[in-house]
Amino acid sequence: MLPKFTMKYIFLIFSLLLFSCKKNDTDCCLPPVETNPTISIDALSLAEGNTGTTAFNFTIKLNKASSKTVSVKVTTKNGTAAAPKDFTSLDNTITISPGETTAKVTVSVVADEFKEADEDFQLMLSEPTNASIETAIGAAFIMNDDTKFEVVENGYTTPNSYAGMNLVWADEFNGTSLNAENWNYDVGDGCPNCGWGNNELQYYTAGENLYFQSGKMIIEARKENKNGKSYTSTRLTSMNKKSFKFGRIDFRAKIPSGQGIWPAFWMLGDNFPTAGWPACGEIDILEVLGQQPSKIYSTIHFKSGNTSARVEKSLVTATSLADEFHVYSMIWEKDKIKTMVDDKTIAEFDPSQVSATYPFNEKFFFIMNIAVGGNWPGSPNATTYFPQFMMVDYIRVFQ
Ligand SMILES: [Ca+2]
Ligand SMILES: [Ca+2]
Ligand SMILES: [Ca+2]
Repeated sequence: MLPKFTMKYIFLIFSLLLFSCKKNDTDCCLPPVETNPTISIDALSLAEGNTGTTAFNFTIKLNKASSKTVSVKVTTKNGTAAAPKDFTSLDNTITISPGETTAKVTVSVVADEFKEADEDFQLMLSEPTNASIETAIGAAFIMNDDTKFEVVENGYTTPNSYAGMNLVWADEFNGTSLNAENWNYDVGDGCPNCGWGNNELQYYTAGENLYFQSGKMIIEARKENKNGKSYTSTRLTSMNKKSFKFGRIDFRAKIPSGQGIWPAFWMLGDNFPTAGWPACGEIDILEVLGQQPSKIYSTIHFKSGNTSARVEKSLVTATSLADEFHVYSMIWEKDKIKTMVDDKTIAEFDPSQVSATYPFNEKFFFIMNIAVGGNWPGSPNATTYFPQFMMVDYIRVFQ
C-alpha cells in the first residue's frame, strides 16, 4: 500500500490533467461532434421527347456522408411549364441513408410532337432533417424537339358564299408555300429610309419565319438575333399584286398573345408608293396588343393638314382571341366601313369622322404581320414566350 500522501499527490495530478484536458483540448478525450451535411441539387436540361413521358432525373447530393438518415422535402413549382399539362407535379419527402451521398428524384415530363417554346419548371428543396440546404432550387428546362405545329381546328368560321355577292378573290393557304402571285415579303426593319415601323424590335425575313401546314399559313415570331434586331418575324403585303375597293373581306386566323406581341391584318391605299403615308390612307381591320388578348382595335389613319390623324375604335371580347380561330371581317361600301369579329361589329367609320379628304373610296392592298415590341405594345418581358404564331386559314373577298 502506498503512503497516504502519495495517494493524495496521484489524485491531485490526475484531477489537474483531467481539468486541463476538458478546458483546452476536447479532441483528446471526447468523441468528435458531427456537423450536418449540406444538400444541393443540379439544374437539368433535356429534350421533351415525342411520345409518353420523358424522365427528368434530378440528383440530390450531400457534400459528405452522414451517420444519420437525412431527409428533405421535394416539390415541383410551375414555370412556363405547368403541371399537369407539361409534367406531373411532385410533393414527396426523400431520404438519404447513413453513409450515402446522393438520391435520385424523377419528374415525368409530358412528351408530344408539336413545336413550342422551350419551357421550364423548378424542383424545390425544403424542410431538411439532419442537414442544411445549400441549393434550394433545381431549374429544369424542357427543350423543344419538334418541327410540327399543333393546329387545333376550333373557333368561328364563315361561309364560302353570301347571297347577292360573288367571291372575287381568295387565298385559302392550303398549299405548301407562299403564292408569289398574291404576296410580297417586306424584308428588314423598314430602314434605312425607315419608311415603316414604330421602333419595333423585329427583323422581317423573306420566308424563314413562314410555314404551311394543315391548311394554314403560319407566321412565326422568334427570339433570335438578326441584323441588329433581337427578334425575327414575317410581314407580307399584296402591294402591286392584289388590291380591292369595296365588298366583304373575311380573314380567318388564330392570333398570338403575350406582352409586346402585336399581330395585325390591315390595308394601305394603292397610291402608298407615290402619295406616301398617311395620305394613302390606312385601314386596320385587326390589331391586338398581346398583353390585352381580348381587345381588338380597328383604326383608320389619314392625312389631316400636314399631319396624320386617326380614328381608333375597339371591342373587348369575353375570352382571349388567342384561344381559337376567329373571323375578322370588313364590310366596305362607298363612304362606309364596318369591321367585325365573328360577325359582331367592332367599329364603323364614315366621312363625318374624317376631318380631311376621305381616302377610303379607293383601291387598297393587304398587309399581315406579327410585330414585336415598339412604341405601342412596349417590349416583351419575362412573361412573353417565344416562338409565337399567327395561323391564317383564309382571306376571301366578296363583291
Ligand atoms: Ca417533342
Ligand atoms: Ca412539344
Ligand atoms: Ca385554309
